Amino acid sequence: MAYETIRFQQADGVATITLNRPDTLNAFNDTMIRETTDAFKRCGKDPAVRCVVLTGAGRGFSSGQDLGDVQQRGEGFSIAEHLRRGYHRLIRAMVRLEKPIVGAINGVAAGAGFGVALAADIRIASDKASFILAFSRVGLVPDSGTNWFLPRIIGQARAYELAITAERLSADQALAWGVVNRVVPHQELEATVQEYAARLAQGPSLAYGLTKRAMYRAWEQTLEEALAYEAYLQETAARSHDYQEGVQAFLEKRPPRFQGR
Ligand code: T3D
Repeated sequence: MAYETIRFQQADGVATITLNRPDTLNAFNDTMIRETTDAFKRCGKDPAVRCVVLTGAGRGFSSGQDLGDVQQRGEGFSIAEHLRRGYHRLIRAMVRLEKPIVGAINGVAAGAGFGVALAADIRIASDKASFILAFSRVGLVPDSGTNWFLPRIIGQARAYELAITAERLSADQALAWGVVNRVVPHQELEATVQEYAARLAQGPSLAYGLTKRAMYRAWEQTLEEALAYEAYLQETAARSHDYQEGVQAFLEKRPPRFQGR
């Protein structure tokens, strides 16, 4: 499928989605929100995709909502509806995708771009990356899931301060606060992420997907519910080819050859 605002590449089990409006630091217009959502759904349907990388073209990851488009809106425009039809579908598509998503944060992630970065499962950042909850700079409250993700990752006081000051969080500070898993020199980002994603794509993908589901579900469960749910998911994982293969490979003292099923 041809896309207008993103690039989609697929090789060796890894799909790479590149936000591709570099002149605006990859600001989200309606088309880019729709195409990115579509790309994640497409990854969900394709068993050949076992890991997804999300990154930005040029020097930014994403600057959030395209503010140029905001000026074009008519009188009756509903932002709530825009969020529901746009960003919410995108964030849900990412969270519901039962495959690991690696955010390769190549530059600034601001506003909804920060939210989309947070919806990735793992973030590897360039040392040139930064994060800004830019919403308050334009008189808005955080959206695109940032109110849900960020306090869970860095705690409410830090998240609230970032929201109301809209201060830039550097890559190093983001690492110290657990916003990113790793920071690498800018020129090494692409190779590091592709190698990392290729390794994930060789892994027990079914178990990776169920683990993502279990961890998201656990946020809203009691311990008893979480234990019950783990047992339920483990029944599924334990019936997989990958479990048999993992055990056999261990006993034969060789690396496992997982098939993701
Ligand atoms: O209304 C709704 O839909 C509600 C939803 C809201 C969700 C949101 O995301 S609200 C937050 C929107 N985003 C922002 O407020 C961030 C705006 N951008 C910036 O503050 C800065 O660009 C950055 C801090 C991200 C980066 O600064 P810097 O100095 O590195 O770059 P720059 O020079 O400001 O930007 C480079 C170009 O990108 C520039 O264009 P030009 O002058 O070269 O032609 C700039 O206008 C453009 N650009 C950057 N961000 C956006 C943008 N164009 C449109 N929309 C943007 N968000």
